[in-house]
Amino acid sequence: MLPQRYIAHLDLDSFFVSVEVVNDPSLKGKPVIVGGSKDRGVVTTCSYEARKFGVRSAMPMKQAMKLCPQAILVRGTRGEYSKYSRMVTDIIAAKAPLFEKASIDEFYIDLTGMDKFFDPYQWTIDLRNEIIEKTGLPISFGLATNKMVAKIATDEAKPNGYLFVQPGMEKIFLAPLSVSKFSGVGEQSFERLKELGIYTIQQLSETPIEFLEQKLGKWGADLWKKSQGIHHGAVHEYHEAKSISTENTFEENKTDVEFLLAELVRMTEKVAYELRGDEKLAGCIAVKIRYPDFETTSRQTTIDYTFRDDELIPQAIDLFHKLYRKGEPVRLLGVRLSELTNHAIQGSLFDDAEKKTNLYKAIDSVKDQFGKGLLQKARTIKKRDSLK
Ligand code: TTP
Ligand code: MG
Repeated sequence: MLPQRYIAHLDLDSFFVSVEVVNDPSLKGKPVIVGGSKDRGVVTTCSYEARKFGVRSAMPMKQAMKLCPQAILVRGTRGEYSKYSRMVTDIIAAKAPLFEKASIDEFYIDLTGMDKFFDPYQWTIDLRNEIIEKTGLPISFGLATNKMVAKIATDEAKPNGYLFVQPGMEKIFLAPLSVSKFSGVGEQSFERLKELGIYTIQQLSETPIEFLEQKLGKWGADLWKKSQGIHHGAVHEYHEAKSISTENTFEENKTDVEFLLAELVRMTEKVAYELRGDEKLAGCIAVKIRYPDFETTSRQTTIDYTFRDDELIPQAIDLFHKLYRKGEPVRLLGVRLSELTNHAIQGSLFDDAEKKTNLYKAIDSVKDQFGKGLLQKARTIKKRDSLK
């Protein structure tokens, strides 16, 4: 017989806002929105006090301010979110036998087989307490026999709570909840299910699987399985220190700062392009300089997760200026992006995020078609020409 599975899912509450509150306690208990400008921006996230007024992630700021005019608007603090994400990851990594980092503020821990040694529920409660004590951030968890139920349990436990769905209780736990609780059931699919008279997970579970398959295809059958509390997804181990880097050893040692900066920009564009190709975001950037005597120095900084050239390039330039010993010849220059995550952050801290994202997609597809050397920022191109 297979051992009983125990999966914990942890997710920080209104993560970006909670970090702002830790840094400025006067915000505590208030309706706070992290987002872009009042007229053109969107809501990145908001405190639970603001949610009471109907404010939600991805909502236009204009609409949010109408719903909750007294809300305090915060534009977001560069680097802080990645730092706190890292702190929580480190606490979990030190304790958990096997864990997955599913996004900046979300973790799965596989505790299967651990019940021989400790009570998984108490263990997760203790872990949560430790995270709260060490970071000051509120966090919720769900514990269940699979990832899907654990995640929904976390949602139900929020804010700042926890919930254990005991083995065998999955279906009963899910029954009264809306079908929209399942990931993959967005507005459109929800409408489709409603047309079939299905609102709750219980109604879904009582609908014959053949009927669902006939009406909705394979997706319908999968949904029915979920309604029975069945899910076999594995916890994928988190691997630290994955990075994307590039470096260049010059044929002759270089002292021309303009040349070095142009190289730096070009290399940053290159790693950012790879980053986007991998559908990842970076939370840390580093610059490396090697001098002719092989002395190698590097400097890094934590940044808000991004894949955007216009955010990475100024960071790289800043690091270069802090690192470079003026006037000394340089033998090698390198750029590295690390703390990579898959999380699909919309970068909605920025008003024109969508436009920029589309622009990058367009640039990347042109690069794919015509080779990577073609499209480079004016700076690198200009420099190249003047070098001829
Ligand atoms: P979530 O965990 O989805 O949201 P949350 O932590 O703000 O709130 P909850 O209590 O419901 O968990 O996302 C984590 C952070 O990721 C969030 O604080 C802000 C950021 N984020 C974006 O940048 N863009 C987005 O579209 C979303 C959904 C989140
Ligand atoms: Mg969260």
